[in-house]
Amino acid sequence: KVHTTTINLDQDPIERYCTPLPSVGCDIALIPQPNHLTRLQGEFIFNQATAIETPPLLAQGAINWLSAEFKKHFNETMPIHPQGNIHYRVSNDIVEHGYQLLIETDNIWIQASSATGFVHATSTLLQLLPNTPSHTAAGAYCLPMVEVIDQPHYNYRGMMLDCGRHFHPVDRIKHLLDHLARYKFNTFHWHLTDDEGWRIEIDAYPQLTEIGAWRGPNEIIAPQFSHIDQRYGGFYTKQDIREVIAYASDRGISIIPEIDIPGHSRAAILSLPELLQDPADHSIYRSIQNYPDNILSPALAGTYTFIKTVLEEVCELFPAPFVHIGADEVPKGVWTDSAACQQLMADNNYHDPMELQGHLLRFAEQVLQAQGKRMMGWEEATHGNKVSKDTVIYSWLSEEAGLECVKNGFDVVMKPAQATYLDLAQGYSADEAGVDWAGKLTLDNVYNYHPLSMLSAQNSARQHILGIQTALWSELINNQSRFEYMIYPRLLAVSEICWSKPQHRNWDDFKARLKGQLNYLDKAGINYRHCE
Ligand code: TNX
Repeated sequence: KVHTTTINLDQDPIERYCTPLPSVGCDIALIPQPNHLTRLQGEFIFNQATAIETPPLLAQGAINWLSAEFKKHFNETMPIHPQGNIHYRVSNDIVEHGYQLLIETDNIWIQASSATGFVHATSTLLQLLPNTPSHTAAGAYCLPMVEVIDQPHYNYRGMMLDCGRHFHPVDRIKHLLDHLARYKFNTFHWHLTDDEGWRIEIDAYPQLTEIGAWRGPNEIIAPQFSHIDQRYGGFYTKQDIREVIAYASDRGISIIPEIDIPGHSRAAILSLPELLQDPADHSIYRSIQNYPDNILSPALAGTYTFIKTVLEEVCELFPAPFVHIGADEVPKGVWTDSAACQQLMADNNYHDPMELQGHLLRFAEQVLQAQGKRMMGWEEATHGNKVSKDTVIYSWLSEEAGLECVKNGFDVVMKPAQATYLDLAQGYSADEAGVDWAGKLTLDNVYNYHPLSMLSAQNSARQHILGIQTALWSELINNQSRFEYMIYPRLLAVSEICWSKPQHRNWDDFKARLKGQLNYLDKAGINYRHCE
């Protein structure tokens, strides 16, 4: 084997990635940037004769995904037989989520020690496939010969999708999961409940989806949709959810469900008022999104029955070891005019109303721990000082708050709105679609984010940074085209900041590789934002 090009960050990136190799007729434009890439002389011809060697069980998910992508893009079924020339092999020398991929003239070798390693190798393989057949051999696709040795920088690489504000159908979620896998994300955080909608079927409380899954005329907020005078919405049945979990699992993605409590609970409260509303509570409050009646009461027995019942059903349905319980944006003024809440404070010697929230969250944490799950929550989950350090915190308001959490010994996922929220307008033109409460978010703003950069690489608090997550909040997202416009291509920048080593990140280099990926997004018919 002849090594012709080893990745060299000093080389002009346009020349490196966007000049088609004459012998191969395609580019190497991988996102995220792998740890180590060597271009070898020659090509592998992908054609009718190509087949997968009977794979180990550990690679089955990756192969299901590869086969589905093949069917989708080339309308071909990928054969599997003992003499196949794409070899998925288990090697315990490879780090847990890493992989090695070697493409030679007659064989493709993939080695990993975990199911996710095989998925990540498959993602690289799929990205190396050109979008059009080779001009040298009719109907064949030529892959460049390469050796890739790769592993993730962060083990948590997530995206959250808000399905509460607007319902996103299962097909839209599967389409997203395909792309999350293509860009080596491993976590889908499924925001299933919010003020505007309850989207998960719960056997014990059919009212939650009979009533809470539907929006309609005369809503208090969301004036941008006030022209919608019909009932609209939807929910996921348990069967839908199992199907999505299996689909994600083949793609190396684990799903973390979120049930947002005690705030953002208006849909639940309107569905189960007799359980969740204290008629004697005269507190006056409005949430930041202007809703009344959207906070569960820590002083009602019904609240605890509700939380336990819902969380237990959720734990049974989702295999992931984590459940997210929200905890964001409980407004001031809540619980102040509730005799029962005042009593609860006095009984427990609490002085700050946030301790009531902590009281409720501690209960949720214990319910989850009894099911063998670890709780996750937004950064306000630490307010009131009641949850244990076992709870994982998602830091969204500021880097300083995230720093505070890691210094206090919490594991955190960093997802500052200012660098990762895909509902923020992209900021290229004045009338750009999106919200701007945390500023505008261009592609390079995303790319240049370094989690807790105030901590040196050696600082031991860094070990509490599990990774990075991006989010699409859906107040303004109610169709596929807007959904894609907000996500792409910014998702690709998040992919690289999650996966690649910080010292391998380079904006000009990324932009050059992005061109190759945009060709793919064009071919896939995705309505991405063209970036200036
Ligand atoms: C803040 S981030 C929220 C969401 C909104 C979002 C809009 C967080 C925990 N809460 O409820 O949808 O901003 O960007």
